[in-house]
Amino acid sequence: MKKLVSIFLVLSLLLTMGVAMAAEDGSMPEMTKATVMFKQGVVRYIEGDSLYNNCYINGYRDLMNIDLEYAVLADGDEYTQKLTMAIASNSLPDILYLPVKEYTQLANAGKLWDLSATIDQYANEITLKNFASDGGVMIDAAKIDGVQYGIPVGCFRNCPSQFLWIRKDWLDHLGMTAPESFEDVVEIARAFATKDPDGNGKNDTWGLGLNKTMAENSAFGTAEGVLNAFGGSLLRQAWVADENGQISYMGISEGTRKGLEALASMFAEGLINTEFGVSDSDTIGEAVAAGQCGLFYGTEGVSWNYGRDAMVNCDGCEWIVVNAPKAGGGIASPVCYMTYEYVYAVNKDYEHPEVLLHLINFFNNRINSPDATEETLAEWGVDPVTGINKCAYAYGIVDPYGDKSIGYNATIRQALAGELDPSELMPEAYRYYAPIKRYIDEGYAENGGYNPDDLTAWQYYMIHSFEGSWTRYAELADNGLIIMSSYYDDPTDTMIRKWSALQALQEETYTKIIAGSEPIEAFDTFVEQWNSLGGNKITEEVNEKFGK
Ligand SMILES: [Ca+2]
Repeated sequence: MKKLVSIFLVLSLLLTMGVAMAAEDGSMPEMTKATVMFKQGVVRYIEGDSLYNNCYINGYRDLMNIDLEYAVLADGDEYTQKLTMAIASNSLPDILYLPVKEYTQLANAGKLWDLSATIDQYANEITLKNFASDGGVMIDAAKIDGVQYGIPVGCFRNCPSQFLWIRKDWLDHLGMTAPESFEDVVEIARAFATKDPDGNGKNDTWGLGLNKTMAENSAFGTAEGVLNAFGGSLLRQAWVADENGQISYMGISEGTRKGLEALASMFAEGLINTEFGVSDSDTIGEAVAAGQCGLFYGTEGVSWNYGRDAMVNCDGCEWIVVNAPKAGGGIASPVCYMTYEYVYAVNKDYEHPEVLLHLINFFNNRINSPDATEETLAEWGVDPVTGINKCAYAYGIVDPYGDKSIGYNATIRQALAGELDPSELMPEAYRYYAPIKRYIDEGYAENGGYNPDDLTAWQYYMIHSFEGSWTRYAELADNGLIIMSSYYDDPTDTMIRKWSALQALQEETYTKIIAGSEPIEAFDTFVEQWNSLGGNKITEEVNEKFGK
């Protein structure tokens, strides 16, 4: 009998090893079904691929014994509606992808697994590294009463659009240099609006390009950089603690008032596009592409779209990107915030919470692994022929919470400086490095311009070279210039009811002040109204919920 048992043990050990060898991601011992909620918008598929037949869903089945079934499949409002129905009818799928509100509600109702032990046992090295990449801020934020009911998706520090993009060829033409203070920015705006920077003999260029978005982050032409110059902010997420730990809303601060006053003065002088009150981010982007706007605050990714179009459309076009300068000189501090959009969780009634970890590991092994190669990234990520990103097929994407790009930026600069062997770069970072190196080696960094057959080299150069936007971001981070908001997207009770009215009031007031239809004193009336219409109560709630 003893002998039989040991033979059985050896056999089962061999069987286990066989499974482990076939399935490099760790897997379920037998075919296991998992119903999931999938929030998916419009996805482009490579010919022959579909939602039900692609490398990821087939890989889950063939390599991990996980049979994934989409129980809820929708996007936008429809997703939230289906989720609400599933909660009401107590028919939640096995694996859940939840907004923070519903996550909190279900955790408090005892409907979710405590995932701590499952993470300890099943999260692989890359997954754990992603969780720890921000020092543990995000994963901790998803705990409810100290219990890890879910795995958040987001970024621990989102740096909004406040980088100042300037047409360098226009500066050169006018004999000007990069600004070192906000006053210099006004000087440049004045010259761009009045001194024919493009040299075509026509009065056809703007000063500072500004859009109408006055309470949210926006990519092209935000006012945020100007407000930052005076210590203010317009972002709805900008709730900052003072030295006593008291949290207040930056949108009603003295710094914001000063920034609006500066913008009003610029507008009155004709240094801002007259139509800003009806212009959105794309309107400004189109003016950038057309060579009308050469000075604006924007996102780090300008060289990927309208800035790139401007290179093609405008002879001699060149860009520089700097951090928003402060009034009086120096670099302004941006207000950054944690984005915490959704949480993966597991229905308490499902027997295999480890399936969620297997799915997350599966993706990380392919996309975020140091062992990934050009070939494996082409197989599981961006298809080099069609440009279609197969990551959109995957379920359970949890990228590093810490900034992947800022890490890439540091290593790319080391490689460019000869301090790091380029072969040591992460495969994804190498894909940026190689074109940047080419751009420099071909002399464009020194002489300006770009190779028309290789515009992507310029595009990456403006992001990750020493002159790139992510390098500017690294400067902010390295010099301790970033102000972190205490708030992240987990609205308080009064916020849910009152915020949209307060936001509308903010947008209307700021726009009127800048356009000169109301004097700056309208800001003081706005602050009083904001407080009485719910702002006071919200401030109390934010302090209670997010205060230390
Ligand atoms: Ca002109």
